[in-house]
Amino acid sequence: MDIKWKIDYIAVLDSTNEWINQHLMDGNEVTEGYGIRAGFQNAGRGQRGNHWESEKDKNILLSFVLKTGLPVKRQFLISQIISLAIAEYLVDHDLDKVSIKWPNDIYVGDKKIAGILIQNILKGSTIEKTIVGIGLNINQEHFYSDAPNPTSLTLATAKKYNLELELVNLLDCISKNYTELFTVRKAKPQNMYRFLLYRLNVKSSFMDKEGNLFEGIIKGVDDLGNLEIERAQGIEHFGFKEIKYII
Ligand code: BT5
Repeated sequence: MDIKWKIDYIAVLDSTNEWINQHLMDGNEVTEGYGIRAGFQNAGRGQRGNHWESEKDKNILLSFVLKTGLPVKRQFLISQIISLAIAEYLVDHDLDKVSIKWPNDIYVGDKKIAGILIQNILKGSTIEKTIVGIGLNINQEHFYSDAPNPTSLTLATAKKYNLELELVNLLDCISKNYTELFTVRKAKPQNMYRFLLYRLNVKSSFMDKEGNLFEGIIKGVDDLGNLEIERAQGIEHFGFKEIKYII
């Protein structure tokens, strides 16, 4: 399934995800692969009202539309595919220690280089459209927000990058990984995602939603996208808002 990309550039806007959301709400029809790249966002968004920092014209700030037609209960597959594509893009740039911090942050060592914001538009029990937002730090060298552990491609490699070229490279990785969703080898992305999980098989500290601290070992992710953590009492499954890492 090749994606026919049509990515427009807008120098300044509030948020690329919001821009596309509004474009759709205004009744515009878009094809799969339609997207917006911004030079600067006045109100770049993370999950649950978090802010996304990005210096003007330094990084990839991108949102685009996918039309997977997947059942809602398989929605985590989209996060998986996009996470894998970004990880592959970074490995292609000779970075080692690339991992995916569940559910969808991309890390280099213990630092965050990219975040993903996914918004699904549903029709019954099917995902009709998905707005995929990606913030990928490329040329930024200094971070000024309260982001605890940001890094960028340039900080990791001491090189500067052409953003247009990097966008093409990233979109290639996304197309390639996206095809996996529609092939018979459906287990591959799931296995790759598990293999790349940050702190897989390493004893780590977590906080549950009641604020209790505990230790456990990440073992993988189930079909619904819950994190599997081994504790003394066995494997427990945690949903997106049910757990925090203590790094
Ligand atoms: C994410 O949220 O990581 C998803 C970020 C998605 C941003 C893209 S940019 C294009 C598109 N349009 C948008 O408006 N958004 C998407 P979350 O897991 O909630 O992480 C947000 C947290 O990461 C913040 O609260 C900071 O602690 C940290 N952070 C902010 N900016 C960062 C940066 N540039 N690099 C690393 N960490 C950052």
